[in-house]
Amino acid sequence: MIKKLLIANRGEIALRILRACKELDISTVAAYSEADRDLMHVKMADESICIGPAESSKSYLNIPSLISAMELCGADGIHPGYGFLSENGDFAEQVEKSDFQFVGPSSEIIRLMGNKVSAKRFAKEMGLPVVPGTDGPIDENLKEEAMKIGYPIILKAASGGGGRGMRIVNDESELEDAIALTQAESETAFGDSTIYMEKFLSSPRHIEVQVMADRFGNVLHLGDRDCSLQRRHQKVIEEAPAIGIPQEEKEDIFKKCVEACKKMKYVSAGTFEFLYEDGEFYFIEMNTRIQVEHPVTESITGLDLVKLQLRIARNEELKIKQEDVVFSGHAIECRINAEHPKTFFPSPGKVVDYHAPGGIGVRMDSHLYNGYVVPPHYDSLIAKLVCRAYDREDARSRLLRALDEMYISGIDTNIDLHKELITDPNFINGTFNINYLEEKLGSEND
Ligand code: MV4
Repeated sequence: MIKKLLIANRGEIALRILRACKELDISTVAAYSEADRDLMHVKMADESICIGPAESSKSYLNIPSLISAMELCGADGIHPGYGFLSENGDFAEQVEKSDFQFVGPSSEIIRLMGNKVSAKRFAKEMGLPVVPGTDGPIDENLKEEAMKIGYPIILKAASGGGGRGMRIVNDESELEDAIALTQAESETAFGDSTIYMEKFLSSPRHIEVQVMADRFGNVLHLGDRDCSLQRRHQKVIEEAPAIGIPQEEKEDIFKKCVEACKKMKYVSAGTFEFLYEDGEFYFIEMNTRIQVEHPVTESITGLDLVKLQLRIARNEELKIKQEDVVFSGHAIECRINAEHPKTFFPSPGKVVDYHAPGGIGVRMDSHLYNGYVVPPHYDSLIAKLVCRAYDREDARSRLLRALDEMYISGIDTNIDLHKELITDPNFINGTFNINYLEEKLGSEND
């Protein structure tokens, strides 16, 4: 049912979830760490409960603490947001076993997609195009396999994802050492040494497809997003729709994503991640959570993705059919971080003055307020500025205007970097791929 929801996250996404709950008349409990007593959503929630010390491992990642917080408050549902426990199969399973509603797919699906080898094998079986490579974990025949695929290849940890546990191999002489190293690192980082191999795509774009599925077998796709502008696997600017990809190609991949969801009985919001190079999509991973960049999709569809997630978790059937989903206009999101403009080091501290931009087509998702102290313990995202307009050029000029209106003092931010990026000719022309931002900034790949 969900009458009372525990918000197991912080910052802007916690506020985002709280707003959706209010509109659905679901009462809210903010679960916060000792460093987060002053968060905006903690003040706004119906109830709040401290779940542990500042350190994430002792609070937002502390499964027993979150389960007992639910019991203590009499909450019957939990929204994990993104990051933290949002894609942790063990956590979802414990929530299921306690008879609480986890806002997301089943623990089984989270585990299937959490293992990148099983996710890829499944995607391939479901008819999605995948990057050429091993069909499972690598074995003794890996040299022949690599030969067949052709160098350069990339080794990836089965338990990795989001760019963690990867290594590029340029030729056969590097292969043996690279395998041993990647396996060892993977064992240390994830407690699982399983790795797999793929052809390395040198300059793809990162395109993802948003889906939404209820418990009655209804599945919608909500279009695509381009998330190619990233630095060290942190996205910086996202937009919807992706430009320069023929609509027929998109429709084909949307259909395949919807089919895959139906076959696996997927429930809740989900994202299929693809690399796109030379006119081809290649599935790489599926995210089973709501994503940071979901507002660009909301902006061009007018749908509230978190509300849909909550309704689906409450066993409601999707009211909207695919033909009712209207894609209109263009949206671009800038991730505003509290960070040093040159070193990119986090810049925690007190926000002395804060002014949010406004006006037509402007959405600012932020938990900041005058006097708020950004704690040093968590990631540095402090706001998401999303502008929507009739077309990409109008969205871009609106974004530049809104970035100009935004004022944050007391801490360093990347506002100026965003102004530079969105006025860059390559951004304006859409001539960029996943390597573009790091090349522009002259930073090394890790
Ligand atoms: C790749 C790749 C090139 N070839 N796979 C990084 C994140 C993870 N989801 C997969 N990643 C990549 N996989 C093959 N076969 C390049 C990347 C990659 C990347 C992908 C998406 C967005 C940003 C990226 C930055 C560096 C590398």
